[in-house]
Amino acid sequence: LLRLLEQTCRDEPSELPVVCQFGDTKCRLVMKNRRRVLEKLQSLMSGGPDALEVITDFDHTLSKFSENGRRVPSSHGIMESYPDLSAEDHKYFRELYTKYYAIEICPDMSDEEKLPHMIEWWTRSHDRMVLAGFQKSVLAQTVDVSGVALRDGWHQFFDRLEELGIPCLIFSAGIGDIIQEILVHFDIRGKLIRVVSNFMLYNEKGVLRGFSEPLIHTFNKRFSAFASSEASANDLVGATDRRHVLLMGDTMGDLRMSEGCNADLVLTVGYLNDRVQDRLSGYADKFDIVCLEDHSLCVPLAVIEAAATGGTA
Ligand code: MG7
Repeated sequence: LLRLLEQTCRDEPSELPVVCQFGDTKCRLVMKNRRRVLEKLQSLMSGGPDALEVITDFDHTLSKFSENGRRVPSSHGIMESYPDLSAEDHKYFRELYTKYYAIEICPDMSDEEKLPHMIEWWTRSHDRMVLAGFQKSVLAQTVDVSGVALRDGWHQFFDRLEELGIPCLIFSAGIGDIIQEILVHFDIRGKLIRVVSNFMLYNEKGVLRGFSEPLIHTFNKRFSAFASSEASANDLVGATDRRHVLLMGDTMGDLRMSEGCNADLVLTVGYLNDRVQDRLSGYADKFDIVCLEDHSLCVPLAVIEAAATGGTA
């Protein structure tokens, strides 16, 4: 990545994709401002792994968007494969998805315009899950049969974070219990991994009765969303004193995940999974590196390896 940047670095911005080879994997990347990416990478290198933290989205960022032409389910999608749902429940969730996903990714609406719709989606979906009487006892099995897939290279990604002592905050508007179960399913047990998300609350019989507050949705995923909670925002998200952040996401809302954290340098990697033509320009403006229809974690891994070469560690 560094070599490519040094070779192709120009002062004028470019939205043209470049191909970067990582071992056997070729990735198409857009780095509109290559000089800025190069400078950020050089700073990450000089800070080394001790200065770095990863803040990442989960659904369709750590997990794949699609595999063999099949859409990989999000954590909400996995909940919706709960075996005891009725045909009406399925229809209800499908209709919600069709209506609100189009709004979530609509390039012609602002975040402010989308916000009330997103709150409505999450609330209606969570209420229906409570009504359906989701049982804690089937969580593991529901995840096991869901067909969820992580991006290629996930094993190495989590191994390297653990080896280098780099904390990883998984910040998700999905469902935290499902994400934790997915981590268990793939035997990912890093001590420095924290999941901040919507967690399920159960009654004494292990039946879902609600979700944790504050609700986290696509457009309030940031440290400051916790400011009004009883515990301080920093306690809730387990803020670290790391100065450098590698931020990974697949929606524009993800860019704000690090807002309010202590870092002074944030390198952003965006996965553009869907509707590439419509959305590339916006992504290229906002993310340092945009990965186009990429199923791997090669780029984040390259960034981590770059940081691993530097610093005092
Ligand atoms: N997402 C958000 N909600 C739902 C839901 O009720 N069902 C499904 N299938 N997906 C949902 O991890 C966050 C992502 O999950 C999706 C309420 C959204 O697309 C969101 O970006």
